[in-house]
Amino acid sequence: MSNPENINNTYNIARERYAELDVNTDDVLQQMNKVAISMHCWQADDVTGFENPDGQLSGGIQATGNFPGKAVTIEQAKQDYEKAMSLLPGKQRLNLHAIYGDFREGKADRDEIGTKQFQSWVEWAKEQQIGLDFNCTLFSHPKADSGYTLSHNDQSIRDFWIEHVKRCREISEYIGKELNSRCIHNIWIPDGSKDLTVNRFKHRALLKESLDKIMDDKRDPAMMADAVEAKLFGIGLEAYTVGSHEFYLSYAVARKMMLCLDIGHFHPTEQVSDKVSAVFQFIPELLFHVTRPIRWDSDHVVTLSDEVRALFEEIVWADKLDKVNIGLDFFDASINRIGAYVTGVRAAQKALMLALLNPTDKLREYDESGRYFERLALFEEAKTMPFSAVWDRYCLENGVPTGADYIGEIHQYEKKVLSKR
Ligand code: RNT
Ligand code: ZN
Repeated sequence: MSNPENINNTYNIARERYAELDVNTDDVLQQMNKVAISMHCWQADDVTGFENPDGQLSGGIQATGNFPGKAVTIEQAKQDYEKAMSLLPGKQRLNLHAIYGDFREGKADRDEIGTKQFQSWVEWAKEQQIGLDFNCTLFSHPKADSGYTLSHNDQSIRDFWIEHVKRCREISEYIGKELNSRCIHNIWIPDGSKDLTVNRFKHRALLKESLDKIMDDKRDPAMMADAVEAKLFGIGLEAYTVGSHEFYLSYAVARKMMLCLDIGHFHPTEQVSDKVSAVFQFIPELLFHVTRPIRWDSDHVVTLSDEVRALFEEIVWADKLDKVNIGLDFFDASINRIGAYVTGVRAAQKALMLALLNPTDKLREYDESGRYFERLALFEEAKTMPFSAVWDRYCLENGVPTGADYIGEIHQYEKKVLSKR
């Protein structure tokens, strides 16, 4: 176990080192508390939800692995979220999917759900003092089996899904009002084709039409806000994705909506971090799905990777911290799922802290006066500053385990709770 006295001593030395570069670590610790991470509900149970616990995950996404202890009831999922959040510094929100509704009092199909299925979530969120975000669910359903939903050729299928998304927007507004905290509603659809198609234009026109119908319902922007999420390809949907980046970027600009950038949804060498300063010229607010793509999978547990670091740096350097919503999006069924949450959320928070600890003022000075050797040298030096001392202090102040101490807590939870499920 780490010794608090050592952590405080190390922090005091680190504070002085950072001060030499005109970075105030106390300010950074304050700033950290301004950003809430929206923890996705679907890592606890491999994107299964409670609508149909025996259902197959579809839509071109997959959770691989068979680690014991998966949450199968709403109570178990809540217990897992609470455990994960108890090991996390800073503020969290929970990001729900429509299939995670409370169906204990009866089934409701996607075009029938309403605020009723989310009352118990709202009560729980009040107890936890957290905000909730929301997602419509247009996969894992017989009416999504063809590979098309909002852009389906058949009008009755499109209407079914339009009704679903409208209801999800109503639920989001209700959540925002109840919790007095605006709920972000994200729209991602799986639509696409495994192989070549002559109907790229047709399906994109249909998607545009469906989205316009959905957005016709006006909702209180102070209580809910919509985002649209693009993707490059899905598993089994390799040749064509209707909701591509160009489609949704254009849609979001044209309709003045939020864009969701999932950093796993681009070509592997494409840097999503570089999109931040471009997109912000035209879109006032962004949602991110922070994740870690590896080969065909866009959803490995977040680590402190170069790209995640670069993403937060770009947000900080664009001075847009108050214009971003940070969601996570990964699902790994091969390791302790609660451990995955804690490691993943902490990695995102570390990336944010590292971005805030950069000697940005000095770097800008060098940049703008053309002193490029100095700029490069300072970039390099910044990488090896005593970051962990500030991180540990942050965890200590928040009353959560420092360093690797949370591993032991996850072991205990596995022994006492997960292994008994
Ligand atoms: C899928 C998208 C989407 C989902 C969640 C479950 O590729 O990233 O965000 O992961 O809605
Ligand atoms: Zn995503």
